[in-house]
Amino acid sequence: MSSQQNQAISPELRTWIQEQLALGFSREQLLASMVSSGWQQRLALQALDEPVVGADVSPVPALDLSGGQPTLWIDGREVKVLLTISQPCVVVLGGLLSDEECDAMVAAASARLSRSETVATTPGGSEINPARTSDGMFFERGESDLIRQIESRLAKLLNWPIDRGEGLQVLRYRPGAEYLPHYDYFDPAMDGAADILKRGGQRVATLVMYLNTPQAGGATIFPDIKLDVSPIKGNAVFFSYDRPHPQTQSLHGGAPVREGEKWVATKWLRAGVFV
Ligand code: PD2
Ligand code: ZN
Repeated sequence: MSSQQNQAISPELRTWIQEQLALGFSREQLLASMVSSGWQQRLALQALDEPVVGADVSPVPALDLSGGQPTLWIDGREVKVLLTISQPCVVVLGGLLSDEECDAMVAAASARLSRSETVATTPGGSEINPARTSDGMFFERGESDLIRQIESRLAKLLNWPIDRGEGLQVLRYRPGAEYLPHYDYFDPAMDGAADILKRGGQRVATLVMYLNTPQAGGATIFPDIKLDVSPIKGNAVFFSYDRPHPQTQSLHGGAPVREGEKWVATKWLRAGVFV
């Protein structure tokens, strides 16, 4: 590459980056090469981190909304389609879980809660994250009749096999607790990403189910699209992201709970079989 006077990310540069990656050069090697040939580091990083249109896009779980029905019948249960957004893909559902199922999940999770952790920068580890002030636990996939029943319903709803999902996670937020905006996919550039991704590939979609209705606060927020989803017992919000990139507009968080507690169960769907 010749010295860069007029720095713009051109189609030729994109092609060059793809060719070099295909030849086995690492992102870091390409960054060093671009900087030494005159690229500003900021622009070089922007070019390297740009998603390739049409490439690295995963198939994602999706509800069958093709008929435009206001409700979906899953296992004899009528689930209401309350809101759909196609870009990014977000669906708000009513009555996905019965009150009894919500109460049973809270009861089963209660004794197993500990301060929530997120995946850490060490392979296979996790660490306390100040961005998340809730308590949580994971159910093993298929660990009880209740969990099997819910997982089977979700697989049919989302047209995604049970073995491509992580175990259900339950979170409890007390007043003031929140989950700052984040992406659920794993940043492929973070330390330890390769080990995490070996267990089932990327996360490609999330379903957050509300197990109670807090008195105030606790909406699930989507800052990029300015959407707030109210936490209502038995309801859920689904969203998918076909690449690990902010372009998916899947940034989301849990707003602070103002009054009462908030309980949710989250199902993360993976691109491959989660082991
Ligand atoms: O509890 C929520 O609303 C929430 C918000 C953001 C849950 C998650 N993320 C999650 O479990 O990933
Ligand atoms: Zn999340």
